Amino acid sequence: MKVVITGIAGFVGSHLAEFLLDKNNVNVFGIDRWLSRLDNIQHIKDKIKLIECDLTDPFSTNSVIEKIRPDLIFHLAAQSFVPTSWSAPHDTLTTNIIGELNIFEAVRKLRLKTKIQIACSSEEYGMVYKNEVPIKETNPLRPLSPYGVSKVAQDLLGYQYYQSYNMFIVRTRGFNHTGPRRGENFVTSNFAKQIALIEKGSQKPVMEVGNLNAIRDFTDVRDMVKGYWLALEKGKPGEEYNICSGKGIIIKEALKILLKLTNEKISIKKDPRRLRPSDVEILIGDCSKFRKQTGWKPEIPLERTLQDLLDYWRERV
Ligand code: A2R
Repeated sequence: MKVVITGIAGFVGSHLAEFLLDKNNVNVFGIDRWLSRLDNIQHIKDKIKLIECDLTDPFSTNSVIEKIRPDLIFHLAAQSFVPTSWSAPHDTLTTNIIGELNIFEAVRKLRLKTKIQIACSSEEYGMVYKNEVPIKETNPLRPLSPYGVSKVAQDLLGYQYYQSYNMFIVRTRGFNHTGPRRGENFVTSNFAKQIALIEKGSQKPVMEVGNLNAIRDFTDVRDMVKGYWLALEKGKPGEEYNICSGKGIIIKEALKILLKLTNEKISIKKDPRRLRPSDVEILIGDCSKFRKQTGWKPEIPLERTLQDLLDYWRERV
């Protein structure tokens, strides 16, 4: 079976590649760009086939899909960072929406039977009222960032291509996920990196933080990629599925868990630059639809995820 992972060198892509390499009969192809950093996949580079492609370029995308003719595509490539979507909204919308359009068009024009998973996001729900929690797939989408808007568009484009062309597209709405290799701009990874720097003596024992009052639903990335696999194995085409733990944790608590994992005495300092123009206050998901359809359930507790994330940074700073 030929499987393409777009964004293979990213955080999630690298974990999905590891997961797939443990399966029999799967040839893993990964899309990267000439300037992509390959640190996340250095250890598996000789077991996968990397192909250069910029997904915003239709010619590039078409020729790669035509060459591989994949059975499955996991579409993870994106401008994935919410704050950057305010400073670079055009790039965020182009990469995320047009990049996906180019994949769909290539598969459609080549008349392939490829099954496609698209990495949509809980950020699509955006403005969620307290009485709407835990959020079901039927909740209105009220995105609060250009990133959220780009993911709504990706999601609906997936629905439309399924309806219009009967393509096998499954939309996974992943809630927050973290773990080793998480980009250092993302909240839990940022805290973990700061602790590692403080332990090393490279940072004063002061942790700079943004909004600690947001409530998020965290899943370990290694559980999340199992979900993506099951989405194509057992999910129904055209459907959208929340993937999440179903438990909310206030960011303050996640920070507390991390601080318990170090012997350093660390004080907390608010950094206004870390606050967003509009932040989603509460995101807790209901993934009963996905669990019922696929049997998926998260297995790794948050404490272990954060421990592994901190150890990851301890090895790197
Ligand atoms: O920027 P690069 O060259 O390192 O590659 C990134 C890739 N990517 C692209 N690949 C091909 N053509 C493009 N125009 C393009 N733009 C970006 O997407 C990188 O390898 C990957 C994104 O990795 P991360 O930022 O680590 O995202 P993460 O956390 O793995 O998220 C995976 C998916 C995304 O769709 C998120 O929006 C969603 O899960 O939450």
